[in-house]
Amino acid sequence: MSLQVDVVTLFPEMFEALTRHGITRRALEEGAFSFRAWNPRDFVSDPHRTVDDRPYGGGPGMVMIPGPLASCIASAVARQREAGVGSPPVVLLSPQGERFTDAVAREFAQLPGFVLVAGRYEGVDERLIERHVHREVSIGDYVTSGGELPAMVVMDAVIRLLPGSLNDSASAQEESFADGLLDWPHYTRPEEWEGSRVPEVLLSGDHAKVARWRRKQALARTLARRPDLVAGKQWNSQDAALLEEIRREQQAAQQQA
Ligand code: 9D3
Repeated sequence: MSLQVDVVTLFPEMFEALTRHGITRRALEEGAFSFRAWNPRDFVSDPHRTVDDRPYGGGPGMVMIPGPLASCIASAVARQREAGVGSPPVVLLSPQGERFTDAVAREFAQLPGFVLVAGRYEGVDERLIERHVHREVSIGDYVTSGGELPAMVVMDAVIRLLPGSLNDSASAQEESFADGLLDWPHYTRPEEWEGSRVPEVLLSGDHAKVARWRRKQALARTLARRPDLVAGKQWNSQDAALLEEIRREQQAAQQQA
C-alpha cells in the first residue's frame, strides 16, 4: 500500500505546486502516494468562519484557535485509518521543532502514512499541540510565512525516496546526503563555453579516471564548504589517499600565495 499523506492547511491550493508539477506529480499519478488537504476553515460554522484570535497575555499577531484544527486533524486521521494506516503520527511544522534532515525524511518514507499540520499567524494554541501533535519539525533557522512551504519541503524530500518515484533506490542512494558528501561539479555541452573548457579528464573516456576525479572533487568541496559533514568520519583507504592528495595540493597552493 502506498504512502498516505494528509495535510491540515488554511491554503490547500499551495500544495498544487507539488501535485501539479514534476517528480511529485508523476509519483502521485503512479500511485506512489495518496494526498489530501484539509482546511480548518471548513470545520467552523460561525458567520466569520473564525480560525484565529488574539493571544492571551497580549502581544502582536494572532494565534490559531484549537477547535477547528482538532476537528480537521480528526478527519485527516480518520481518512488515514480508512486507508489502512493504523494511527498515523501527527506532525506539526514549527520553528520550535527538531531539524528536518535526510535521516528524518528516510524515517517518514518508511511509514504507511502521516498527517502534516501547517500553521499560519504567530502560531498554534499550545493545548492543541499537547493533545494532538506527536512531533514538531522545522526545516531550518530562518522565518517562513507559514508552515505550508516547510510541509511541501518535507513532502518533496520524502516522496523522492518512495519506490515508484522517478528518483527511487539507486539514484537516491547515490545522492549527496546518502553518503554524507556534496556533489561533484557537472558539465554538459558545449565543450567550450565563453572561453571556459570542460575539464579534460571528463572527455578522456577513461571511466576509472573520471570516477576518481569526481570522488576527489566531492571530497574537496565537502571539506571546503561543509567541514561539519566530514568531521569525525571514518574514510576507506581510497578516500584517505584522495584526502591526502587534496591536503598536499592545498599546501602547495598556499606556498604559491
Ligand atoms: C516572526 C514570527 N516569529 C516570532 C519569533 C514566530 C514565527 C511564527 C510563525 C515564525 C515563523 C512562523 C511561520 N513558520 C512556520 O510555521 C514554520 C517554519 C519556519 O518559519 N522556519 C523553518 N521551519 C518552519 S516549519 C514551520
